[in-house]
Amino acid sequence: MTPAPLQATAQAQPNIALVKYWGKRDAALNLPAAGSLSITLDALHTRTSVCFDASLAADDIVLNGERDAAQARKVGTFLDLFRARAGVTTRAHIESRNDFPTGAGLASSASGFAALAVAADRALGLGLDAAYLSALARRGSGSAARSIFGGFVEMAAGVRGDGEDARATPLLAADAWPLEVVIAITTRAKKSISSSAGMQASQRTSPYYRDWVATVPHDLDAARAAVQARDFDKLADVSEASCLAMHAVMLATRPGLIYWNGATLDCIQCIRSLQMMGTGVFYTVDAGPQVKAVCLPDAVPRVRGALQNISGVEEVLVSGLGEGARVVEDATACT
Ligand code: 2P0
Repeated sequence: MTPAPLQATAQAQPNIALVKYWGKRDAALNLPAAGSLSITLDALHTRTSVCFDASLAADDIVLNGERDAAQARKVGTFLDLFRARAGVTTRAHIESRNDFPTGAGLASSASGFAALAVAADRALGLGLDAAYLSALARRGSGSAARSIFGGFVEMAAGVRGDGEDARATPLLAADAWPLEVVIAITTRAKKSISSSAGMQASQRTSPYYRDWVATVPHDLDAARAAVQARDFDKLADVSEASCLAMHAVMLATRPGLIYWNGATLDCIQCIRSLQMMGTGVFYTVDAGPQVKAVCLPDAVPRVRGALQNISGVEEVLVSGLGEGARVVEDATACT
């Protein structure tokens, strides 16, 4: 048998949900209360190296050049899932870097845990399949299960108590329908309430939470059919409805979860005006103030130009759709 390489580096990209995930059926196993549907981006990257080193007494975790105890505990617990499957207790050096703002509603936890899952699998020589890696990535962050795959991806809520069926599957390859996403960054500050804490609060206190969960299967059917038919207008309709319904649940949480700022709303209104003029664009917003404008390729210059002129928009990024998480390097010793 070939020995495990010990060190592996993986790259993953964030994904943007079009049918949103907000709520859990099991917090301990991080099982979503409903499914979701997303697109994986290609222009924003997380690169993560994992190296198992028998001389280490504890995991050594560096995220974006910093050692943070709370993050390190979460990452260490996640790596334990892989160590248990490999039958080892060896500690690891982990170095992870994002080339985009972290913790600000740009899905850094999705790309982060997807990259970590793929790197840990390779470094320990586990050879787990992508579907299983997706279920493991979900333990780190629900949205990470989707970044294992590229293009259009559907996440299942699953019904099993052990959560092994709560994982993503690819729906359509990135190049089969090459949409573009224009991202308006309205602040680089980290959000004050994490998605996990926000979801739990919504579940406990939002009067709309149950109705929200009940609407998701219908939205998923509509979005899946729109993707399969490459029907942009239908995808726009269901995506905007899912986004606003999720934010309605957030707003009705006590105390209210307001992830938007003034520029967020100005961007949404701007996109609505462009739609009225026949531009192929729709908006979606996650648990943060950035606005993602999903576009047909010929709409990108107009959408980018309009969003970068809005007061409060600090930067505009453009991304196509990209691949799933993958190993980019491995080695037989830590470097
Ligand atoms: C989504 N979000 O579907 C939704 C829309 C934010 C709003 O998935 O608790 O970091 O780690 O499973 O994946 C962000 O939540 O939450 C998210 P956990 P995660 O993209």
